[in-house]
Amino acid sequence: MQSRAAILRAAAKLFSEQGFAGTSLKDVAEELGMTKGAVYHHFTNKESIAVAVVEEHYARWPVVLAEVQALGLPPLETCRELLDRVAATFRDDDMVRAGARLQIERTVHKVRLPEPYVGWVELLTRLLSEARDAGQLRAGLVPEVAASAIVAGFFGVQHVSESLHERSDLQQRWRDMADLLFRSLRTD
Ligand code: LUB
Repeated sequence: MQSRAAILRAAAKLFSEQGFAGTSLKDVAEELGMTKGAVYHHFTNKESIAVAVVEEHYARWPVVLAEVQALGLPPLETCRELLDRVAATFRDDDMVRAGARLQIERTVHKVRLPEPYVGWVELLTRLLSEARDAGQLRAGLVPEVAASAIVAGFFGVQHVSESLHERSDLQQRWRDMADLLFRSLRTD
């Protein structure tokens, strides 16, 4: 009996390649050599699989954050290293790629997914507030405003890279954007 995790991995691969509408629950079952009944043992429908994939997408970030925080970097460098590693997952990790595609298709498939972007704005606001308190930020800079700009910048960079190059150049494109963004945040 394949595990719930195996179903999510197979669904993520298919959702990231074919999108929600282009993937059937039968496709997921066949990808694993399972019957549809075995998949229904874990999930009631394709929508519930999509929700679980997006939840797994977001569950990645506290793990990456803990790894970066273990480096003991100053807050602004923690923020930059975190996003650098996150960019690599958008290129390499099917669960992350599938979550991003499911979110960008949300107005089409209308599955009730977790709200996008807000978690990152909160997390980056927290890190940038620590950077401000550590004297790393330019005077007058508002952490939440900067956090929202970084989230929009990251979203845009990964979306353009995916559209034009299937994210193959994402790491460098993000580093180019991060150079501009973080230079504008730092105190002189
Ligand atoms: C991030 C995407 C793609 C935000 O948080 C999210 O929902 C995101 C998928 O929806 O970019 C920027 C880190």
